[in-house]
Amino acid sequence: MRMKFDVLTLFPNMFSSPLRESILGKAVEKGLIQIQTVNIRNFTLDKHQVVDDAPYGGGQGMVMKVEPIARAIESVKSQNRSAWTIYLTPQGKPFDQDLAKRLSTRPHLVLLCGRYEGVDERAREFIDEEISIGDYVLTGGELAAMVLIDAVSRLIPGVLGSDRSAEEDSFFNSLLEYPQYTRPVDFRGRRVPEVLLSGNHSAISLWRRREAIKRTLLRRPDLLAKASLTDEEKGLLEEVLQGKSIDGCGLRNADEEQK
Ligand code: 4HQ
Repeated sequence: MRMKFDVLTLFPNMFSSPLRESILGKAVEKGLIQIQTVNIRNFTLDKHQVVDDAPYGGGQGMVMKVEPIARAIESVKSQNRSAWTIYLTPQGKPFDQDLAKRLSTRPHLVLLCGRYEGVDERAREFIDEEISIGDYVLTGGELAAMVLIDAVSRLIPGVLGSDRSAEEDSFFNSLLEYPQYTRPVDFRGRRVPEVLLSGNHSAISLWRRREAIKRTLLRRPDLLAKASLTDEEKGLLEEVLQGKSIDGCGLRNADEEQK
C-alpha cells in the first residue's frame, strides 16, 4: 500500500533534503511513500519559459499563468487517473488531523504550490480540493505542501516504528499530550512527578489522562469541545473544572512574562 505524492512547483529543490531525513527518509527508502517533484516551468511552451504575468485590472505583484499549470496537472493525471489534486492556499479548508487521515487513504496526491500572488483563477478548475495550513501568509505553497506530506505520511502503516502507532498520539483522541519526562530524575531540583516512578500503571495512566485534560482545558478549550471523552474522562474534567489543582500543568502566559 504505497502512497504517491507529486508536487507541482517552481522550486523543486526545496523538496530534496527536508523530506528525505529521519522518519520520512526511511519511509521513502522502504518504498512506503514516493515523493516526486514536477517543475511547472517545464510545461511552458515559449522560449523564455515564462510562468507568471501581471494581473488583469492592475494591482501589485504577479499571477501564475494558467497554461503551464493546466499542462503539468494534465501530464500527471494522464499517467494516473486516481490522482487527487490539491492546491495549497490560505483560502482553502483548514488542515487538521481529520483531514490528514482522510487524505492518507488516497493512493495518489498531487500538490500544487503557488508563488507570487497565487494562480490564475481558471487554474482552480483543475483542482479537486483547496487546503490551508493556517491563517498566515507564506512566500509560497511549498512549505505548506511539506507540512501536508509530513502529517499524511506518518499515518501510513509502517512509516512510524512498529512499536509506535499514530493512533496513540495526541489528537487521536482530540486532547493535547500529557507532560513527558526522561532521565535525570532530578534536574536542578526539579523532580520527575513521583507517580511516574511508581511502576503503578493504572495510576500512571490516570495521571496522564488528567494532565492531558488539564492542559487541553487551559491551552485549547476549543479542542475539548469537540473531543469525545469517555465517562471516566468526563469525570476527570469535572474534577479539574471544580478547581482541584490546576497548577503545575506547564502553562506560563507569555503576556504574564512580559511584566
Ligand atoms: N500560501 N496555507 C501564497 C500560503 C498557504 C497557507 C500559499 C502563500 C499560496 C500563493 N498555503 N501562495 N497559509 O500562505 O497553504
